[in-house]
Amino acid sequence: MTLQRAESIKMEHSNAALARQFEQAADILEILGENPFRVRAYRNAARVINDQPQPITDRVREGFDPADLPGIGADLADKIREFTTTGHIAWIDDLRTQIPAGLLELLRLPGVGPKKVRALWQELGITDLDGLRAAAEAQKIQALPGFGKKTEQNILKALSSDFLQERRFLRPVGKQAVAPFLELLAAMDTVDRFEIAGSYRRGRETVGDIDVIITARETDAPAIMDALVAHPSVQDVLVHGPGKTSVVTELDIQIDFRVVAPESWGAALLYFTGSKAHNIVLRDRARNRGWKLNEFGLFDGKQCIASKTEAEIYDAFGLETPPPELRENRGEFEAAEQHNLPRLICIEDYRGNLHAHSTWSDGKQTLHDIITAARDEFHYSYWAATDHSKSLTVANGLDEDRVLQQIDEIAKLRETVPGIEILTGIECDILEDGTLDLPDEILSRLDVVIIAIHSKFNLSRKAQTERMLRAMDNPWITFVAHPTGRLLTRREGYAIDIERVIRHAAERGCFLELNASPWRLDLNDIYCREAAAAGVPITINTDAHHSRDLNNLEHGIAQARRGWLRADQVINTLPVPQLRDAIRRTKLA
Ligand code: DGT
Ligand code: CA
Ligand code: CA
Repeated sequence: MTLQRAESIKMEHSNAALARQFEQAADILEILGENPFRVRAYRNAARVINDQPQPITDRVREGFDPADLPGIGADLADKIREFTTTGHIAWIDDLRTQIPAGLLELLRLPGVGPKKVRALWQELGITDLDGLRAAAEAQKIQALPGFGKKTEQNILKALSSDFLQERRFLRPVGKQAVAPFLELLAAMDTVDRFEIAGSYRRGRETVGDIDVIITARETDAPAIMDALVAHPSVQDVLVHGPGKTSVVTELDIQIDFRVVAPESWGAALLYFTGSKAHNIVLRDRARNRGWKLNEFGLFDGKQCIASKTEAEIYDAFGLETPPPELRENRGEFEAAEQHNLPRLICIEDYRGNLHAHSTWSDGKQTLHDIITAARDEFHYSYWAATDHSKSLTVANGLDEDRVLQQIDEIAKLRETVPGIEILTGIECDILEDGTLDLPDEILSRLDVVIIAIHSKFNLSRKAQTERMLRAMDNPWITFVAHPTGRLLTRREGYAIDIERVIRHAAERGCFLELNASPWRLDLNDIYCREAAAAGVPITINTDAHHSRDLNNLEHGIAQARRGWLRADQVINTLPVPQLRDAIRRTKLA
């Protein structure tokens, strides 16, 4: 981990943490039955803060007055200043002590908001999940006003599923949570090296916790751990030792820190990167040779064979070093034995966007501004304007006339924003019967026609699959956006036979998308690999609604790498002329 990387992570950190403070204040006030206007003011503040493109704390340090933000009054502004200097808001810390700590846990249940938590607490004296379970089993909950039998059953179902046990976080949340600690480590002279390991390093789409490996002299380890634990964003300390320390941060996510000696860097990084399945195979291979592999090194009896770098250890086994994203025991050992691991796509291979929005539909920036930012800040060589189509009325989707108007605007933008190829396009809704909501006559005029399902998620698997296949048969389409429709940690995808969709894409000759939004990462790693093996080109897009969303590309690239994708299997790595050719070949008429 370089200083520069730690710095770029830090940039994105503070707004989410600050917003979470106000979100939690609103929850607690609501549970306490406070004035709804006050509650709304805090929720509103959280939203405004989350929407800010730059870290507010940085701006406040430079003299910005938070009261200049919409909906932020003098009182909230004072709290933002306090958070900027101390990382805490004393009033909110105090507020937390005014309700039983277990009550906030109840908010994690689906369909249980602050109002319901208040009723459970006031009417039934429930203060934690155990109490809730007992009351639900005794059928006491269905009698409460606003609850009913259905709610009670849903609560029981959630309590018995792994919904609460296996809590997972989106990648940006993990990244934000760990950022201030990386900053701290980067500033400490006694720290030799540090790096994020675990599922985050393997590029997994969600993370259970964050693991950080640190090397330092043994005598320096206690002071390093003390400094980490003393960080203001630490909410709870689970373990505090010189070798291992675990904390829970203000974003409610656990971080495990491990300090090892500098000569064990490679061994520790390898061990704590996992996956478990990958490590098991490697440990077996060590045992078969009479060796032992642990977090300190690879040993033959007492003698250390390798430990300093991961490559040195893999090399001792005669293996090429698999990139972390491949370490899932999904064939990486066989490929590494042959020294035949794929050269995975990396972020530098990426040249342009084929799926994003503007103020023409539900985007937050004008076409001019987002394209300019893509060119100047992200060095894209092309941009497809793909706003929503008319059925998506909530997103102000484009009808026939507005599509034609946008084509005219793009012709002008080609003059005013030179140096980036601008393609016309649409994200066209697939209707229930599998037809598209704009006529072929219009679609035929566009460069990029994306098709997507945004409605009727509850069709049967058969009906949903047929709907999708029929839409793919339209002669003008270029690719299917976020093919399963899932939202990570929030909702499952619609029921669909994705393998049939992949086969159909291969036969018909269109692309499939890997949507890089951290909520979606859809297609997932397994399906990306399957699609690429079937010869289907993958297109990776951030689905940006603002140029800052283009930063999400790294998560899409991570998922692509987990899917074993090489640059040549991803459309967005093509230079403009080849890209245009590839798009032209998707048109069947
Ligand atoms: P997560 O946190 O659920 O997203 O997934 P991981 O893979 O980050 O899992 P985690 O945090 O429990 O452990 C980090 C890595 O440490 C894991 O990938 C494999 C490695 N490891 C090796 N042996 C063990 C072990 O005995 N226990 C645990 N917890 N981890 C081990
Ligand atoms: Ca982990
Ligand atoms: Ca862990």
